[in-house]
Amino acid sequence: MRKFAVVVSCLALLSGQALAQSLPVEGTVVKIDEGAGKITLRHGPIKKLDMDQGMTMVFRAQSPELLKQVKAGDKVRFDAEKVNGQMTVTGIAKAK
Ligand SMILES: [Cu+2]
Repeated sequence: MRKFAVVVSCLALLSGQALAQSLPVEGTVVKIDEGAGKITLRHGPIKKLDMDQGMTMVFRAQSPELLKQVKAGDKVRFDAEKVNGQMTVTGIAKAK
């Protein structure tokens, strides 16, 4: 039983790292507004969104769950897309 628990927690750790690595943009959470479904991130360049330089900006969260995974001050990795004309965070994880 104990061995099983160790294996499960290793798997959880590995999949968490794999997720973080699949998220292309580095950033820091500045502010989270759960009521509005928005997150302010200071981020590095995002070529696909024509942001050649880092900046601090507000993104819409694709789902409310995304905002529960991180908090202000966290270093994170995330991905973003333009959805209906709005910059939208599609995935986010705390960086290790
Ligand atoms: Cu930006």
